[in-house]
Amino acid sequence: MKNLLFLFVLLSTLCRADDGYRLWLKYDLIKDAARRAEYAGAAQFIAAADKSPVVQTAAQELQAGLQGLLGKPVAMAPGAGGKTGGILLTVDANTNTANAEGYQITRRQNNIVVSAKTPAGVLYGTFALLRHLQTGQSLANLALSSSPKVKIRMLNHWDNVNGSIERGYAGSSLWKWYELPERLDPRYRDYARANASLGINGTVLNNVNASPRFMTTEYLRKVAALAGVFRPYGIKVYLSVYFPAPKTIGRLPGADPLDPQTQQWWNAKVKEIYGLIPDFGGFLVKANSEGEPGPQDYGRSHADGANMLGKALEPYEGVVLWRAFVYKADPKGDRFKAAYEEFKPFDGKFHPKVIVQVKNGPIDFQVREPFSPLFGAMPQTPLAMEFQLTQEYLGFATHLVFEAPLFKETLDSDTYAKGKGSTVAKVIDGSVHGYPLTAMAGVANTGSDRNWTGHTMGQANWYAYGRLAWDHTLPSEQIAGEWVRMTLTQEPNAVKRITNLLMRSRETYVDYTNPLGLHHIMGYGIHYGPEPWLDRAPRPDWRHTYYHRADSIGVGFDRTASGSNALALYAPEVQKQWNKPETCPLPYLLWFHHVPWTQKLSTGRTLWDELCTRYYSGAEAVAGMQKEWDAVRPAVDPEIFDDVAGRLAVQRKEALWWRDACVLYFQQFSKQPIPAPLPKPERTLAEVKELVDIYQMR
Ligand code: BDP
Repeated sequence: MKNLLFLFVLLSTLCRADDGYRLWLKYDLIKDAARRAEYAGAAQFIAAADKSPVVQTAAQELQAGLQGLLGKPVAMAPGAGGKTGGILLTVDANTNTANAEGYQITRRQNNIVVSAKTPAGVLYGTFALLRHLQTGQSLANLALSSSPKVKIRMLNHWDNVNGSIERGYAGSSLWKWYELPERLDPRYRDYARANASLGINGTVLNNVNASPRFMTTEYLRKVAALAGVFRPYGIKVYLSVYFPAPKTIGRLPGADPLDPQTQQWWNAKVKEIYGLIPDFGGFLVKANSEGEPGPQDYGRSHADGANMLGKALEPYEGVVLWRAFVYKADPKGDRFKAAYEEFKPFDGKFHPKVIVQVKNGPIDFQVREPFSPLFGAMPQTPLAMEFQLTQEYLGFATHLVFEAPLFKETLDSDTYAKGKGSTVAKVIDGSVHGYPLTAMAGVANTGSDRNWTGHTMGQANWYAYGRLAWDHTLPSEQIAGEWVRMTLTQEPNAVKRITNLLMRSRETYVDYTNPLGLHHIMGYGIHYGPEPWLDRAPRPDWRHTYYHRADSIGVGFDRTASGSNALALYAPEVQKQWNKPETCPLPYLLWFHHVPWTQKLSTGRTLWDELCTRYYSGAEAVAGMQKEWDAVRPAVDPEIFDDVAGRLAVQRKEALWWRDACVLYFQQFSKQPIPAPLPKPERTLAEVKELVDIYQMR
């Protein structure tokens, strides 16, 4: 009897087990019977008269979603034909939306009408309706309408031909190049569905450190096959370009962008690409950066290189996204200024097809960065935002860090480019300078792991990025709440708890890794765990002592006029916020100032005491996260629960590494005790170094 009971419990657990594959598109049966009845009454049929593949995709998605949510099939009707009680998907040029991809959802004559100017708008409206149902909201007074704020909303995959992913922590690449184009993995479609549900409409398939192979006919055929899967979901493919491809593949003597031979090669290549992929999105280029070749190898500029590709794309819809992530090994320079110094002189000199893609901060996806000064300095050049979803500097797929607050922090920063209110978001969406092209990119955190992102909670970063690329005004908390309800649980207390957990997670990570504006002190090369002591590397700006500059007086990088003067790259109003250590907000303090250990801060503590307090409270907050997660156990799937609980336990252990490593290391300079009542680390610096060294072994 007992055994039988055990078996029953085991079986029911197994049946419930959720491997996370379905992401936020779960469509499980709605438990609330009244709500279900309300929805069923309003969704008796689906009518999608428009026969375009994208609208038909929308109808199929709606049908599959409703089947799951209502637990019964919903028929497709050829048209409404005067019937009521159904959902109509209509393409109507007169729909009142701000742009072509926007949608409107209304109730008309007892039907729910999803309408848009274009098939893509209908698709996005359909997913918005599904989200409304998935999150259990009432249909009374249903009236939703939204239009995307930027035109190109893309993921950037740093995927290599051999299946590895640069900075990927969720398995190998989703793209099986050796099987393409003949075999289409069913997962390609699920990938497209997930993106379309967020409004993502572009994907760069390969690493910015690009292989020339992608420009061969052989590989372009593979790319075309993927494009065919993504097209009905409104997603275009883009490719990263290896700049000297004309030389490598075309066997030309060089790849000088001003050489007519090079130009002809690209013109022909682009023509070939469009023959295979008529809606090809365009090129992403990393050039003359971190050893990648580029136009400067031929004595030409970034503008020369970008404009050559822009010109080649002129007959087509595609664009060039030229990355501004560049920095030179200059021992006297400040890496902070590199992108600005290289790109600012070319403002207004780029071909109209070119967008310059800028990372959110001036250095490199650190846990917190001030916004890149370029966002305030390029009125005549469309700028795209590049965020990183894969947690290269945020604890890989082990640490729980919800990035929406990080994205929002940058987007909401005021550049003062055209007076107050010129936020980074409004620069990017074109409203400040009237950019004709607008774009946002997120470096993907997806991989072949069954749950896509390694850490289940990492799915929330993909989700949040997509939602913000669509509408940067959405609050982080709303996004977190939506995601939790669609992905983990609908139980109100658990929703609240997990949402709070997500919302605090990034600040917690900052506290136990890089409080008060410390940056770039992570493990060398691997970018994991602490390594503030690194003082030897092939380049000065790869040494961590270069960034924190700890000495017997204090710590931090003086970027004011008495130091590198990087602050001068910002508008005077921005400089004013940051230029005095006494008034600089604490999160940015050590980004801009070398502050004495004994300096009293606005918190009433000295810098040293504040630093220790943050390291300790951050590490303790992870224990708090574990407790919070334990409290939601009954409300979430057991497989997901265990997986997240396990990762939180690792996170707690590693938060203590960070804490001990950093306070003991900096203590060598401050020569001050760990302030009471904080306990002294139980290990020595040598011991914790030895431990983290094992993980960073080179
Ligand atoms: C750095 C990564 C490196 C990328 C580079 C880039 O460590 O792997 O290639 O960014 O964005 O953060 O090009």
